Amino acid sequence: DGPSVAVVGVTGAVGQEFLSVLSDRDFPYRNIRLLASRRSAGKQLTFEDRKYTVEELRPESFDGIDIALFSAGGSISKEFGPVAVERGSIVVDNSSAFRMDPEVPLVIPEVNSEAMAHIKIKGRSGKGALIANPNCSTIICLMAATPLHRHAKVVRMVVSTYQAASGAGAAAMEELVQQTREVLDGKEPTCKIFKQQYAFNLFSHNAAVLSNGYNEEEMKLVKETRKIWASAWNDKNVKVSATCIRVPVMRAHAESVNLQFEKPLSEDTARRILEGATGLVVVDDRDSNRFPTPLDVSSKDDVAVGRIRQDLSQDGNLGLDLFVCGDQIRKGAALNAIQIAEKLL
Ligand code: 11C
Repeated sequence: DGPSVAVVGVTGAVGQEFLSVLSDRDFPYRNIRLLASRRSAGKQLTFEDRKYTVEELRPESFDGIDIALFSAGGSISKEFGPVAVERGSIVVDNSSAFRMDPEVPLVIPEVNSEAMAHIKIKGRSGKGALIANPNCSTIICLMAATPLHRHAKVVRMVVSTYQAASGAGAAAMEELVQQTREVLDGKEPTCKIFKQQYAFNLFSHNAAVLSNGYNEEEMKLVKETRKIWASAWNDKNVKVSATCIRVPVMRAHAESVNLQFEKPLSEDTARRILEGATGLVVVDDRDSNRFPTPLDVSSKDDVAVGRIRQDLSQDGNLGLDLFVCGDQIRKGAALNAIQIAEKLL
């Protein structure tokens, strides 16, 4: 007799992944409602051998819903998230709409599930609640950085990302395929989602650039890391700097992460800590030059970490470098949200 679940934005890349992950993990739902915009309403979908009709998202959609998984963009979350909460649902929101709201827990279950400990499924007996899923680059980075933070306390983190097409949605993934074909055929590549050629190229992340010179994606890494670690260790002071780059990869992000610690941490101890961490796999074979790749982690749950090495520029074992890869649609979005939902059960 599990919860009643709604998937909002079910026809999108993350919406579809919600369904795969629910099924893969045998999530014990009582019933499921598939919701999308009017444009997609009426579509037939098969999920776990049953046929469903995609319903248009309306306020009444949330009546009787215990858990609503949202991935339909920030403006839909802003409009319908509070409506769902009012009608008793717990909203796990994949957009950036509520992440920095001090009332809303921002959760990576392996890192700070205690931040949502006060939230319980209330059914029709009362108001629901919002829980925010962090940005994919933050989730993937903190899956590797947090076990080391627990041990030696990170005081400064510098991240450079290599982000996949999926972060910009299904249309961007199609654009990468189409442009690759066009370039190989000697044609002019069609640029619709991105303003510049994507295939056989890379560029600074397409998020808006702010007055401090950082783009919004980079500032998400800065602010979300502080909020997540603050909720687990009351430590709001970690210094973070990031450079986010879009690369022509389909669905997994890679990140180079440089850490500075308060206490010394050797690379051997770090490797042992990372090998014992849940949701992480260490791929660190120096002899055969095999380290994490986006393809290796695509459609996988675990985040891969490698290139674990002492930062030569920091004395006294106070710094480490890592290279991390994680599936953007899965751990970066749908899987993390469903792990949050599992914590509610
Ligand atoms: C990307 N992380 O890879 C972005 C997309 O705040 O949820 C997701 C933006 C967000 O482009």
